[in-house]
Amino acid sequence: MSKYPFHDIERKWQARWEREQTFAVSEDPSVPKAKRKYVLDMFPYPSGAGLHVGHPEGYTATDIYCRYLRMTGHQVLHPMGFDSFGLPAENYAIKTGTHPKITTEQNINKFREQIKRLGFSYDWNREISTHSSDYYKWTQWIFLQLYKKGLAYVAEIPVWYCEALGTVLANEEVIQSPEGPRSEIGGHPVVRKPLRQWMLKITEYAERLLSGLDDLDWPESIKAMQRNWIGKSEGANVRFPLADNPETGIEIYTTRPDTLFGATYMVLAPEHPLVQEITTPEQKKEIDGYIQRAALKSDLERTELSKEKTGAFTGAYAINPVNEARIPIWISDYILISYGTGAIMAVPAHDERDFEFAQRFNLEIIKVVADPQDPDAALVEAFTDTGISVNSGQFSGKPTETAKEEIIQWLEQEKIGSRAVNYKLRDWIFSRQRYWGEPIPLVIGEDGDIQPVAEENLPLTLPEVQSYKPAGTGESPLATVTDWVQTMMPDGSGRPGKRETNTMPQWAGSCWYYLRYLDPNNQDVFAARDKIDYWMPVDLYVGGAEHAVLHLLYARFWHKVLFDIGVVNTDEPFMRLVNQGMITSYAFQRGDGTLVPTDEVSETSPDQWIETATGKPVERVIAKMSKSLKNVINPDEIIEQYGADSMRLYEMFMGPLRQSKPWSTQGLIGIHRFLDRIWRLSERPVTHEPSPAELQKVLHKTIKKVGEDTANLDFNTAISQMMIFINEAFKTESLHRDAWEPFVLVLAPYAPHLAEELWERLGHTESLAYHPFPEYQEELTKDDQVTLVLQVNGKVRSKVEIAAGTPKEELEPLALAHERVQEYTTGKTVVKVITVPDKLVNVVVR
Ligand code: ANZ
Repeated sequence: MSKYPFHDIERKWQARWEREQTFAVSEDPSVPKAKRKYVLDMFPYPSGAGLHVGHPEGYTATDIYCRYLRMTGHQVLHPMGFDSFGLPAENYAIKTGTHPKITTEQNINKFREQIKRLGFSYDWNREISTHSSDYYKWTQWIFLQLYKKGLAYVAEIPVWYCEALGTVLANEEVIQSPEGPRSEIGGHPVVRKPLRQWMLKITEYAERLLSGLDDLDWPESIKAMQRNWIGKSEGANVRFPLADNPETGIEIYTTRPDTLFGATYMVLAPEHPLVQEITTPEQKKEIDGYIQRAALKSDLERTELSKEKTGAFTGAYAINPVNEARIPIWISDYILISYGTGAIMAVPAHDERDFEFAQRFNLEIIKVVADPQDPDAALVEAFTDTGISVNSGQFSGKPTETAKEEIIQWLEQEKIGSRAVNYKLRDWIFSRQRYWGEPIPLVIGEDGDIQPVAEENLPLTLPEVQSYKPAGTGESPLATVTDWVQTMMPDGSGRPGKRETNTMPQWAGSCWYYLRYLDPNNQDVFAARDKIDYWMPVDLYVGGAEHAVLHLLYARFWHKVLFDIGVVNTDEPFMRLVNQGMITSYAFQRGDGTLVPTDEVSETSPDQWIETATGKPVERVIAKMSKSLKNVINPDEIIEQYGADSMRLYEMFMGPLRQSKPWSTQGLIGIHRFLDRIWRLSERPVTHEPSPAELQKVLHKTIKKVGEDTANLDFNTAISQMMIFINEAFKTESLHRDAWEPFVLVLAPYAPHLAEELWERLGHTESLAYHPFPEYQEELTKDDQVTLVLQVNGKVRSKVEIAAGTPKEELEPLALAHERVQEYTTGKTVVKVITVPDKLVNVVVR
């Protein structure tokens, strides 16, 4: 018996698929739209570390699905490429002086080789890399379309600046940590700083980005994160006239117009333009000091709920338009200038922050919403729920929703306010002061006018630089390349101009890569329209949940813009999204909670571990893979030792695709043995004799279950069913061709190398990649039926058909509830029930 020669088999079939271009796909017009499928993976950033086990998880899932689709008569587009601009290559360049292009391309070569070793059925003719000028020519072209539509503009705004990275970051790239805001990459401190930036008006698409989510087959959690990020709120803008100068008013935004009667003071953001104008001479010193201190804080710090409220009184008063009350005007940093109107009416009775502020500064608190459960309750904290309006003039007695609506109508009638909608979403800061990104194709004239580079002159390529270090002036390293920067204005006027030296953020290239795969070599357009119409939208997109609000929101935005200028066929790019779960690992924990590297523990008995050096027991826990815990699994080593098919099958067998699950080398070995068993089975003599009835039944169940589960991406349960088949097949002495051949086809999407080899050994000369998936006979998939005899006191009263093997516990209640049995038992006492599974139930009554 030979051991399963996976190395030879895998090498052989990978070479053959490549030679025969098995997975190259074209736009065959005879295939109807419903039979065309575009299955997309999130393309990797080619880091120096190479592939990790998380990559093959999603990639195997889509590969199995694609192979299954091909075998069920679909035309499948399944491409792969590289997201190859970005900070790590540039940081490495700063350290070593190596051009980022060199390291990036080395990494790409390594990634490609690693991915190919897993036997994925990509059409490699469509490979793209976002850093190649052939590709970014079109990223620049799309930017110009945004610019021409007025969706790109330059602004001097306070932005997140990271000293360590030498660049500005988008809001989405900044995370909150206990030590304050940090860069998502590298965890460096970031500060707020006003800088000249290119912005994209994603806010103009806020409503469509929100409503478009409703029709997408995406995980609810991702949709919720996008909805939250867009942060739509509805309410009213209301004008509060100044007490001393009613001509001037302060415009506020509120989501609770029903609480207007409870507005006892106002608060402006320290940056609000009216602050200087209204502050009284006596208060000026205090106000100016407060403004200076506020400027040093980030929005995140300012709006933290737990933070103690601070503020300063302007000395001025406003009039509450609903009840003419004279209310003081304060400033405080918990009001952001960038949201709503930068000013609020404070309703301390019903808003937590206002309540805290009012208590601290002794401001009036008036209850205007009563809790219907306890209307007279005293306010010990803000009551923020909805309820019934009180102390609110003609609106008293109305439930919150009605009161809101009626007050808005009244405000509009009286011309003191109007219905308003606000979004948390901010415009996308699109420039980076870095080298390794797409140059922004704009030229700035001496008088400040901005002109786009002519489309026929794209790509505007990245020049060589002496140093990749940011200029330190807040400018990119490109600013130092004088002969690149100095140019002529694109309008042909002969006037000199300077190129924009900022580059685009890493997200730019990934905003549209799925479109370039459709037509990767087109020199005239980013993708020919007939190819877009042929394939788009993407039917299934698989990747990590970490891209919920960055890539997935930006790509949807760009796609909608492309749709609006008429160059793509749909409003949304990705119809169905699936997030694969994280692959975690085991780690070992001491009693004090600290973790021990995996190579410093020993297993003493099943599920018992000790720290080898001390002999003290440690507990096995689930943790992220990390270098320090020595629990990182290297896909190369796995493939070397067990083969790509084992790796593929194991990652799918670990658990449901969407769940996070820990890696277990023991589990991998189990899967490897399973494949080995298939191989040994295949060495039995082949017979044309019909297979035994039992095997036929298991086979048809297997065809049905694997087919359905694969279509639903339930790969783990499909694999379990294949195991059941192999157990049954082992019971026969020879290899029955009528069962074996269909099984090999069922196995093919999962372990394609092994399946192709077995297929060839059955005498086929063509790849099975496009062979029809076997069909099952429904009757054979059903469990056997048996006749159950129902007796009362030993006399047969009825007979029922039930599934063979129905357990005893189910038979007794079934018999007792049966109509005919009840005829003889009602009013009597059941003294005994005798059950013989698959045969009879005898109810003894008295
Ligand atoms: C009065 C009020 C009464 C409010 C009440 C809330 C509860 P969302 O849902 O996030 O849109 N607000 C408005 N502009 C602000 C700004 N620039 N900075 C900080 N806070 C601001 O929240 C809108 C609510 O947040 C508004 O409704 C306003 O407070 C506050 F019982 O007005 B509200």
